[in-house]
Amino acid sequence: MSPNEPEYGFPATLWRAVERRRPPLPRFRSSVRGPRFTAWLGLVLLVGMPVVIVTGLLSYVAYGSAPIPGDVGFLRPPAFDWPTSPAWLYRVNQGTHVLLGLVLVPVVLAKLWSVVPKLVAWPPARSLTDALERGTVLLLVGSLLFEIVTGVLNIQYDYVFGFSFYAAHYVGAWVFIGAFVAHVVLKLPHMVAGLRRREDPPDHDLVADDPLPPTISRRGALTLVGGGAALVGLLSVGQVLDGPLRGTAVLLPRGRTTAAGDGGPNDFPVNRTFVSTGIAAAATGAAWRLDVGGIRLDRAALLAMDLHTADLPISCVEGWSTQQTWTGVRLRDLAALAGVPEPTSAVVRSLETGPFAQAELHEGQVLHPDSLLALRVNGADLSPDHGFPARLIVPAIPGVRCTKWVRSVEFRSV
Ligand SMILES: Nc1nc2c(c(=O)[nH]1)N[C@H]1C(S)=C(S)[C@@H](COP(=O)(O)O)O[C@H]1N2
Ligand SMILES: [Mo]
Repeated sequence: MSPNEPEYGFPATLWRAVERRRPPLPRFRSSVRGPRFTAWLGLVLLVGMPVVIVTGLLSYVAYGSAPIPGDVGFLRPPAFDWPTSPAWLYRVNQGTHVLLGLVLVPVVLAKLWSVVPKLVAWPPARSLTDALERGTVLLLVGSLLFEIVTGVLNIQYDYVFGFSFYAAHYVGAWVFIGAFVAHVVLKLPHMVAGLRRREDPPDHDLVADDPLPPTISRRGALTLVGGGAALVGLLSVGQVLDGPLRGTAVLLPRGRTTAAGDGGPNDFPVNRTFVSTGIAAAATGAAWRLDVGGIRLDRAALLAMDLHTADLPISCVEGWSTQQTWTGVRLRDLAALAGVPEPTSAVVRSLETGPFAQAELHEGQVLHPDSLLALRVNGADLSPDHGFPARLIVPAIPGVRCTKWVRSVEFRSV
């Protein structure tokens, strides 16, 4: 029996019958492949992936309750009140999730390439344990590609999904987490052995039997992958930076485009423009009133209240963020005005209908001294695109909760 002969388990006859029906599979002859190359890529993913996973899960926790991310049944993340401090918490969390997720894409692709002879090996399984192991690899690769594709589409395009991105990316993440844990448990010894080796054993599954002459060294190939990852990072990081460097985020056009392009106080990224919402312009004009517990206030009345100014970020789930200086009325002052001096939650509603129509805030978010119904930004009135006449701004909250074109705030005390 040659060293490459499969060791058959039960039921041996079945596996043998399968093996005889071997399709014409390509031969993989790169001299770069081998357990050491795979192990180094595996190590990078073993360190990086948990960070992407944890920041991703935390993002769902930060979202809190309805209406987004939609019902995910028993997979619902544990409900705890997302902190309001530090104000940059969600900015860093989501910036890390998206940036690291993108940076790891070249590493994932290289790792897939490095093990492709095993992915297409024949017979598909040599034993039941082997079949189970390959099943987890299939789930791992499938769910990871699904997460990459949905994530990238979400940050590139304007709401292209016929389904809820949030629910799909979240359920896909749990499939990935399960398969990832199983894969790490099964493969960790191989990775450790691969890292320890100074030479690849010639009879290893990943080493080509008849390698072609090398066109690049293994170290060179690793450097190429690392360089690719660094380039993706450099071309993406701009979306979390304010100022001229934002323009360097060429891979992420949505986080790069600013509202006005005039360098003025309202010239920072816009998620959805006023025009695209379909809200009638008249609804935000002189006739606009804010409804707080039945009391109706016009903009002049709000501007006559105690105004407070805070530097706070808008941090989109898509990873882009921007810090601006907002001026407006404290939510807790509005609560007092509405006759709810000790609110435990609030619902902020927009003139808009649809998924962005409202945001729910927990007690800490309502009471924080920097939680504002903003009327002005950087010393100027809010522009229509940034939510004129009034928008919500709360420390450390996901951008999607910073409801624009607010029409009412309902404070609750139960
Ligand atoms: N009414 C309404 N509010 C909204 C949105 C929206 O589309 N409609 N987009 C949200 C999202 S996803 C983000 S990231 C921020 C972006 O705010 P900006 O466009 O002022 O930068 O607004 C949030 N508030
Ligand atoms: Mo967003």
